[in-house]
Amino acid sequence: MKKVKYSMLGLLGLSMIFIGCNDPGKSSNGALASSAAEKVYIAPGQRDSYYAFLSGGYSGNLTVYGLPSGRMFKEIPVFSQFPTSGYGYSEETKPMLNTSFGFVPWDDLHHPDISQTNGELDGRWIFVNGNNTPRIARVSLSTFETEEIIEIPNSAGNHSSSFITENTEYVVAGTRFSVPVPQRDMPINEYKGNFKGALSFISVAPDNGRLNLEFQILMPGFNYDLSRPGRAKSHGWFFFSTYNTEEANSLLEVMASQNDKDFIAAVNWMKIEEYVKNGGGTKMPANYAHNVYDEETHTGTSTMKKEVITVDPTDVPGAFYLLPTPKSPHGCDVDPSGQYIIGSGKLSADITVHSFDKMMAAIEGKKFDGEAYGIPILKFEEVMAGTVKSGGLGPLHTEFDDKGNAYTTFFISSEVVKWNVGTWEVLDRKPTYYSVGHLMIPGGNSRKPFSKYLVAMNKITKDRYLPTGPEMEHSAQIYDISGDKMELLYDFPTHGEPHYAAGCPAELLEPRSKKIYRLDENKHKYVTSSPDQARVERNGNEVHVYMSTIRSHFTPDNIEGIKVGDKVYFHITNHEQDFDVPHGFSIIGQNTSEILVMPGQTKTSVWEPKQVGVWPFYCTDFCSALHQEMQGYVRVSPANANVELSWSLGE
Ligand code: RUQ
Ligand code: CUA
Repeated sequence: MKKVKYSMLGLLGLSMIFIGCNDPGKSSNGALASSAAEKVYIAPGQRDSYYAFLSGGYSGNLTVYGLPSGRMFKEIPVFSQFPTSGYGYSEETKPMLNTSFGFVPWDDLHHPDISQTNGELDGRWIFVNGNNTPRIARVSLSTFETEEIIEIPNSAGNHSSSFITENTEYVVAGTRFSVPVPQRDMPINEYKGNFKGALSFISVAPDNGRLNLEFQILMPGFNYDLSRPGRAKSHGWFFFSTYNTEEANSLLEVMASQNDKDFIAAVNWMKIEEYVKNGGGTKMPANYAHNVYDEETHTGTSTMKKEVITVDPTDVPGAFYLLPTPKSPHGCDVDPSGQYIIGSGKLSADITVHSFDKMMAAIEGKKFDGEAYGIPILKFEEVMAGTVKSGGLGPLHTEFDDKGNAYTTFFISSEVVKWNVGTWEVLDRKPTYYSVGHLMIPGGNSRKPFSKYLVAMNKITKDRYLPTGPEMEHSAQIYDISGDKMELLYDFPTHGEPHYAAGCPAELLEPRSKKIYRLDENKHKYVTSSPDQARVERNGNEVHVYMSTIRSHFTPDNIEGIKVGDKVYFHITNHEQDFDVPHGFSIIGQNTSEILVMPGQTKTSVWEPKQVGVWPFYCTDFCSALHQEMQGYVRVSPANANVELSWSLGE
């Protein structure tokens, strides 16, 4: 978590003091009501009422948890290779990790957002961002697989992403680091006035979710940290918090905290959409990957795109305004009514709330306080709705319930503070363990939050669990927020570093969850649709094995005529049509991972035999009582041998 690098020593000292005060042994744990255990206990065979999708941060992946139990159900690979399933190792999924920099099998995944219709969660897809090599991914909430990844050109540190508009018209990606656009060789100290901050709008096709980068707005060279869509009355607008409006290029921990106020940038995307539709904007050469996974061919393809439409904000008057916001704001959150925009000045004790109505009136009345690079700055007093005098320190992120309350995390003082939206009165506060970053209420970033549970995701674990060496998994706490006061229910470890999370009721996802792929719909190029079609074909040094699997047999299970120097492709089709019966495949000396093949699916594993011998392969997933019998052999002869290609079809 980077936001706290500024005067690290001072703040760290401070946070230690706070952590000291929050010693759980002395306070909160001892006071836990005995009924708390019952509230999170899910009896064997029973199910959780919510799914929570936690970002993995530097794991590059997304994890799925149940609430209230805190049980982890799955890790969904998105930006990182994942040997557990072979994602990023199988030939079909490698193209998903292609970029303009080549194969990039890792990223820093921060902010999941679930698709919406009319501002309410609809459970079709979840969008996530890759921070490091800017990418946006779309994950299916039916297969829980990554279906699409689009690279974002002209961007760097893709952090104010991946948030969606209230009918999933766009998924939005904003750059944290401004960069030269187009990229070029230039002195770093000429940053100011020359670097640009790209805000990218990627459309989402309503029927199949396909992504297309429609336009990029080239904003002044600030750092665009977080963003949220307008909703209900403010639908059509998007809000981005900024810091480093000083445009410093060195010693940012000091130099980027000079201005008392930075901005929340308000962007009227509907106006820009119209401008672009009418031929506005500039076509610019670009080079970025668009990777799509097809569920019928079970195969990903990567296409390089060569052009992007850029928009200069000064060309669209009335579409861009800057709202002064104190102390290097981090979180930028919009309440369920769409009326309030919350800026969390991370160096502050207070939370600043802007009013959408006041903003519109100030625009109307031209209540400006100068401009920045041609973008009008609105007068602070004219847009500010109120200040929450929190008494906490270091506000980061805010979520909302359905009763008009907001919940803000405070990193430095390690707590969640509940306050009223409208009176700005603090209603409750509870410690977290420790140094909380994001928090999540299912639907808390939509028009319709589900106000039962709140999950706080913490950066520092320290004494919460048994030590596991110098590194501990981060801790999360779940609170019951159905009453007036928050009630701490449970602690659970998370995986990687969860930044944001998204959650929804289980009944939204359960009915659409896919159980098998139908074999008769498998359109994979190398499918083996029945075991009698299993075969081995040689094409020069390339050998293609068409293999089928069913409990508990590989067809073929003996192959001869393979030579050192060959490249052997095992195309494995799983003939099971039962839920939850994958077969695995691995072979000795492979420089890749195993693959797991789901029922009805075809996946390809590559092997380049380097040593003469008879080498076994086997199923890696315990699939039946005779799983241990699910094995075979490949005979590998010297490169110059002339052993005939042959294989066994069995009975
Ligand atoms: S976000 S807490 Cu604040 Cu990307 Cu990490
Ligand atoms: Cu198939 Cu074990």
